[in-house]
Amino acid sequence: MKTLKFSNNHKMPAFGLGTWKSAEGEVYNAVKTAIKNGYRHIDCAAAYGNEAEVGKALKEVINEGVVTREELWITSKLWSNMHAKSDVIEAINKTLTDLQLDYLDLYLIHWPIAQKKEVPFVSKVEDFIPLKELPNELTWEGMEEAVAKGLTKHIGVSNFGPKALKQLMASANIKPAMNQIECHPYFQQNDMLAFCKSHGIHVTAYAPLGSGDRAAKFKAEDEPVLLKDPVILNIAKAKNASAGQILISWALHRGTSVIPKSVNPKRIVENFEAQAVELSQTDMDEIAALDKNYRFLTGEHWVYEGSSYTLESIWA
Ligand code: NDP
Ligand code: 1BO
Repeated sequence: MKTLKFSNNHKMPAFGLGTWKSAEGEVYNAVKTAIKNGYRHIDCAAAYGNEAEVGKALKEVINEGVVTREELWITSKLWSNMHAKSDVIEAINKTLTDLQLDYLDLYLIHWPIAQKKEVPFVSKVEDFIPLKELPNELTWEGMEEAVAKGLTKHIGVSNFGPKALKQLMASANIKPAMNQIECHPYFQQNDMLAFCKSHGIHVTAYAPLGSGDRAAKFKAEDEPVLLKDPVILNIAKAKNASAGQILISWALHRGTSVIPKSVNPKRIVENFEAQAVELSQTDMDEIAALDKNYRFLTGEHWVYEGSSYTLESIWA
């Protein structure tokens, strides 16, 4: 299993299980199946609304002796309505209670966006807190406090562009260890990867298979289907692998962590086995040519007329 090494020598399994959109009644089995088949890294978030069920599965596999807590790498994320410095500890404690854990391995600021505490999901411009009133740097102080209290081993961010990262690092006492971002052959993020590497920040690639099961309202009518790309399918055929396995292997070959979501037992195992799929330089070059700067998660759900958050400011 490939690992990413942190500055304190802790090692994160590069391959993990995504849990966004893993529905109630499904995520419990998915997490248990995954861990029983070798997964050691689970990607969670308060916003996914399923951490309690993930926690039930984690507790059981630990109690059954399948795995120890120390062998697992559990990531979770701070939702945007808990960005006030004083709310971060409340948020991580709730996540720890739901996951039935004493500590997280990694805690991320989910988005560089602040919204009012009483509004779990925004639906109008008044639901936001402008970034100048509650900058990410203040939220980061709460994240650092979570480390000091032993509630998480590492902290990082998600969906941060270079501008937001630079601003955060300027005042941070603990440097962000991770940026979790969309990354796949149609959106390769070469500049972002280089930026993160130059600052010693690891990258986790989300939506590595094209995030197929998003609600229809978030999909463009002409959305390309990564899993059906002819180049990916050709490489898969030549290696007797699946398209999903090629996409996962590609992410690992680039040195990123990768967290495909599945609730299907067969695909959970198939995705794990992608770690054994080798890609040649020719394969990597062919996939490199597929980049079309195409985001599946555009961020448009954050944009409201009159808001200080624009797509340009979010991804800058
Ligand atoms: P993925 O790219 O992982 O795609 C998931 C979809 O692919 C599901 O429909 C799944 O269906 C299907 N699938 C899984 N394995 C295969 C396979 N081998 N062959 C064909 N289809 C397959 O999308 P996500 O958006 O879920 O991204 C992965 C994870 O990244 C999330 O679950 C979440 O943990 C994280 N994430 C983080 C974000 C952030 O803002 N930080 C944003 C988006 C994602 P099925 O379940 O039926 O197998
Ligand atoms: C709910 C936010 C997008 C997935 O992380």
